[in-house]
Amino acid sequence: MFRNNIYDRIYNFVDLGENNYLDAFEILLRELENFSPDLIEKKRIIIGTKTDLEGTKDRLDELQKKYPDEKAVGISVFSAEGIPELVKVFVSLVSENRSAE
Ligand SMILES: Nc1nc2c(ncn2[C@@H]2O[C@H](COP(=O)(O)OP(=O)(O)OP(=O)(O)O)[C@@H](O)[C@H]2O)c(=O)[nH]1
Ligand SMILES: [Mg+2]
Repeated sequence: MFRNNIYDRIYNFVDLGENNYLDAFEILLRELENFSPDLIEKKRIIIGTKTDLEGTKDRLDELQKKYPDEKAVGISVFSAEGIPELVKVFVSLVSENRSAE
């Protein structure tokens, strides 16, 4: 059966402009677990948002260090920073899926 790896991931958006950025991911996971225990078994991609704001680069680094097994990508919809990298992640997930077929 064809399963697209893009859809086989959970995308956790973390607002890097919020002071709870290090706990937000955990909180989201717990909510997800309550909603559907199956969902937290999926692989995850962390998308840190608002990287145009001051200090968010360090916050993204901290987040990545806290979760070394998850991929963390920083984006800003204002500066478009990180969007090409995020697209590359999507593309790599598709090719990963193709090579597994
Ligand atoms: N600086 C900056 N602001 C952004 C960016 N993306 C969204 N915002 C702004 O952030 C505000 C809230 O949007 P988000 O936090 O993305 O959305 P949300 O979490 O669903 O909504 P809130 O509950 O209002 O936080 C809006 O005023 C957006 O214009 C970004 O990349 N950089
Ligand atoms: Mg928000």
